[in-house]
Amino acid sequence: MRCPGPVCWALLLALGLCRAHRARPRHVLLILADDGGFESGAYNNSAIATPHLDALARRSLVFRNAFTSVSSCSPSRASLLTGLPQHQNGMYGLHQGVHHFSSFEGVRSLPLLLSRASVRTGIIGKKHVGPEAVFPFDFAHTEETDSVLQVGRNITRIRLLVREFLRTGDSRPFFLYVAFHDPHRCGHSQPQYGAFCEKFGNGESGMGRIPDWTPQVYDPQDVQVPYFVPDTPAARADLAAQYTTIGRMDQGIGLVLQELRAAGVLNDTLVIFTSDNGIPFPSGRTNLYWPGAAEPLLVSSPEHPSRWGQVSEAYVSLLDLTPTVLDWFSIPYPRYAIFGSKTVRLTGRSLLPALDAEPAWSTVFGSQSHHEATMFYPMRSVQRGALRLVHNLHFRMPFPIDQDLYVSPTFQDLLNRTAAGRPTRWYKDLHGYYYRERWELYDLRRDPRETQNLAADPRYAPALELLRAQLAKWQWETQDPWVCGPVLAPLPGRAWPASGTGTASSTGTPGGRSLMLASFPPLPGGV
Ligand SMILES: [Ca+2]
Repeated sequence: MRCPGPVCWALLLALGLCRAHRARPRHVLLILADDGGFESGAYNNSAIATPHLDALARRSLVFRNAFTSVSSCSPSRASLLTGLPQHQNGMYGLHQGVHHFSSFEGVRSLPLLLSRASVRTGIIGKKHVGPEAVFPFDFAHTEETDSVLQVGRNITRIRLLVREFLRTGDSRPFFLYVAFHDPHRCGHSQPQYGAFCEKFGNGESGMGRIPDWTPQVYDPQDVQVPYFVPDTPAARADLAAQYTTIGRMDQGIGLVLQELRAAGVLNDTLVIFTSDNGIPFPSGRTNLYWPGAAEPLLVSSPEHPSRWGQVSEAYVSLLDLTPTVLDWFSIPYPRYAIFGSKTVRLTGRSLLPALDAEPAWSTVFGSQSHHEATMFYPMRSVQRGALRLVHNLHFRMPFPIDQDLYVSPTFQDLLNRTAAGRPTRWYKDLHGYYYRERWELYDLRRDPRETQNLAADPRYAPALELLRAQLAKWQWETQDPWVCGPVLAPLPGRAWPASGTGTASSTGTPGGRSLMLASFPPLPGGV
């Protein structure tokens, strides 16, 4: 081949560099916290020391409006690993025990698709999803093979497992999923280690010792109490224990990243850090309010340094992570069906474009049905910018409280204070927490704590109508069985509550079909 001039040589050189670049496999490291929130320097909490998360944030795009679609462990993990909401992938509630929920056998999960595309997959830590045929990993050290404390909280063990995964000499690209069990509560299951297992491995008598961990102990007076947590001595002590556990995870993250660096692959790896659901406090986990659904999300790409350290305001979902990882590996999503003949379509999107320029993404959806087998409280939600709409489908039932929150010092103190008529120092009362309106609409610009339900406010009637239509459209697109769920009639001699009264209305579906929502309440303002 003749090359007539310097331009040609430059093109050939560029082509060669591109080929050389492609010859290096790209990898993904997904790090998941268990019930983690915004307790980090990366999210401006100055009361806790998280140097490793903060360092990662300086090499990441930091998302400020990231949300899980479901605020419960297994449903969130299954949604994250499939790109499908819980009502579509089948993981309606927690996976463990005899009542275990599982995803549908026909679901094509991220690890399955990656494996079929010759990407090596590994999981270290808490899996909590199944069946195995839907969520297969080539390398797996989880609660199914080991003690969850050892693979999810012992950061020395985690470091060594990461090293083992990287040392196989396999030249294929990899997807490594490190799912910490920190900072989950454990006062209900292993109370000897403290409310958050903050003593596990701290070197004290009977606690064992994790060699790589230098425990950080916090004074309850020094913690930052989130607005949705009662500011009481009991809750402050709970938060101080949570901080110590987050510190263990933070040091573990530093070790994991160091293993990738030492193996020479960190600069070829997309690193994602997030959490599966809100922190285990009232209004947090198992709720679709902001404290239950908002998640930290750091996305660090060695190929996109221009936005490192920047904050994105884009509204994104953990449902976006499956399309993001597929995009990173240039793997198309397959054409297949779970129910009948309707093709499954991901409603999330790849986050990679956001690493180049700030996108105008404004809408995310939520869907929750169960937590524990006994905790059935179906909710659907949509957040569009600062407006959040929650549909409590079975709003006449009391909201169920999960076991480990119920026995926690914070909630026990809240119950006791309420029973004794003492000040709760909480922003809600328990009656309102247990008994909710059917529709809850909040404007977080004016009411960031979601305390004023605007569903009956005529000024918000057009917004309510729009959000309801968007939510119904998404439910139909994702084949939500609850879209036609049973609806209660008004009790004899009793009117519907203000936001739960109704006449017929209709909304369009993607296929142009009109849905008669005869059970929907009349919209405020006479719509
Ligand atoms: Ca969790």
